Amino acid sequence: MPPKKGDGEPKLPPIIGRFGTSLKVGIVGLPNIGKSTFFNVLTKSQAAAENFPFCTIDPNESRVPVPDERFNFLCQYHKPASKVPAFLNVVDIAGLVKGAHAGQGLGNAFLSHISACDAIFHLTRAFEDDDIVHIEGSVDPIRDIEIIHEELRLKDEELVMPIIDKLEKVAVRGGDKKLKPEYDIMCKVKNWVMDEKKHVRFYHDWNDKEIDVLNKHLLLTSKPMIYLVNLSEKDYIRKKNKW
Ligand SMILES: Nc1nc2c(ncn2[C@@H]2O[C@H](COP(=O)(O)OP(=O)(O)OP(=O)(O)O)[C@@H](O)[C@H]2O)c(=O)[nH]1
Ligand SMILES: [Mg+2]
Repeated sequence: MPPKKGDGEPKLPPIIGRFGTSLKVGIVGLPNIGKSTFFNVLTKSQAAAENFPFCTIDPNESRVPVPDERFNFLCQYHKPASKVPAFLNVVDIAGLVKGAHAGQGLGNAFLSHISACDAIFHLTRAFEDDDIVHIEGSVDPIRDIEIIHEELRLKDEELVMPIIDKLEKVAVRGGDKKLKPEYDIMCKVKNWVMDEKKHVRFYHDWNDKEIDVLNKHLLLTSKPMIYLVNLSEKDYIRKKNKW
């Protein structure tokens, strides 16, 4: 007899995010730091990558195969009728600047572009080159990381407030008690993001119910973030950099 569903299977911990077969990752960072250059290398594309801030306005997108020897082996071994290899959608997003959440730089369009992604490649510039303009006037990847973190967090503050107001109207002043737990959870999220000034993904104790609510709203600071450092070739080869 086949085992009953759930019998003996370890329960997987809930994860924040949207899961599917078509994952999207967005390249995010300050303007003119090499995002489109990286996108071109990764996706073998020819997106414009010129030496001036805001060269990219509309996002560039490309679907790249994710090679996996295990997949090839399984196909060879099982000879399935249909073979669906993994792909990753990579999106090269316009540069963010300080104040972007309030419309500085190219404004608020970045919100929907990052919102549509499942994860973020956070690219920083650690290469020196006087010919390549740095929007902050100097190379300092730590400061730059903090600028981007803060813009994403401030955008989440803006997203959270109307959700809480709406829930409050219904669950607290209205009397639809069904929504009270969601209201309480969103208050906890607000406390973490607005009062503690932290990213959602840095709170490690969200329980299943909280994750359900977080997955309904998909805040920017809940997305997994992979940090990438753009080094000069020389530093890359000698495996050393000031930062
Ligand atoms: N010296 C040096 N220049 C680089 C490096 N990576 C990118 N560049 C140059 O930096 C300039 C900007 O590169 P882009 O890839 O367009 O930068 P971006 O981050 O997409 O810029 P925006 O779209 O304006 O936000 C181009 O002239 C690139 O050739 C690097 O590692 N070293
Ligand atoms: Mg670009």
